Amino acid sequence: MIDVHYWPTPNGKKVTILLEELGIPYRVVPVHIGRGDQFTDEFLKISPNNRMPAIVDHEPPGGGAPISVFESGAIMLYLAEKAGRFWPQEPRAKYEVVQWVMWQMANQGPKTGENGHFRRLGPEQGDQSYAIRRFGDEVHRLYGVLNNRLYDRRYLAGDEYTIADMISYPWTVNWQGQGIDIEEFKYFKRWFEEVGARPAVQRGMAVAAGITEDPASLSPEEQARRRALLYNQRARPAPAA
Ligand SMILES: N[C@@H](CCC(=O)N[C@@H](CS)C(=O)NCC(=O)O)C(=O)O
Repeated sequence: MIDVHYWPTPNGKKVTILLEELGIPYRVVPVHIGRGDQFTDEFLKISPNNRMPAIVDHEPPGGGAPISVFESGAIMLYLAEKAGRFWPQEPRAKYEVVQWVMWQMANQGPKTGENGHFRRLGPEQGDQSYAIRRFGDEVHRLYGVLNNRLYDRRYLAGDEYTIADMISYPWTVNWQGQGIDIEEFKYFKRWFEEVGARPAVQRGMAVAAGITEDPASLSPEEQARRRALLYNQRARPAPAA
């Protein structure tokens, strides 16, 4: 059995999409990031960066003690390698996939995340126009990278649907909220519609969708506490020697 430490965000959904595509059993362990579950000592043992997703595989390849993996890119590689699916191993094809997994982790995820963050801030947070332009332009550039890549290929790593597609898809779903006009990127749009129509992708995207709260249902004090918890994190002290 695989435990998926999860909250329904784009990074979490990458993993549930792959697990649904693989059809292997898994158990969702909610990490309520608004409440601060990501800071518990127990969670930090498997995810020292205090971020979800993370997995614990209780039946790792070769047996022995459970293996835990944090960082969604590492989780995708681990699960695809274990299952022997969605990651071709011929060296050229293998590194096509690795490059796009790294691209997603280093570019698309972080920049799209920052764009969303600055676009969501209210006027009480001050003038965000520089940040919105900086990250908005970068996200536009990244949709262009996808579009150009998909101009002459069906999938990101070539003819085959792989973890490179699964890891990139969830971050494209909110294109409207990111200030993107999908009609500008027709090769991307073709891929987006094809990937989004896959039943396993739809199931993976829907996992635990009902567990989030409507922020409007929280008191102003609780909303302020959660904002501080998520947006003002600083280093945790190392344990005493
Ligand atoms: N690079 C990490 C990013 C994970 C990440 O940012 N997770 C967010 C939710 S999407 C999180 O756990 N946030 C908790 C926090 O900010 O305290 C990955 O891809 O796994």
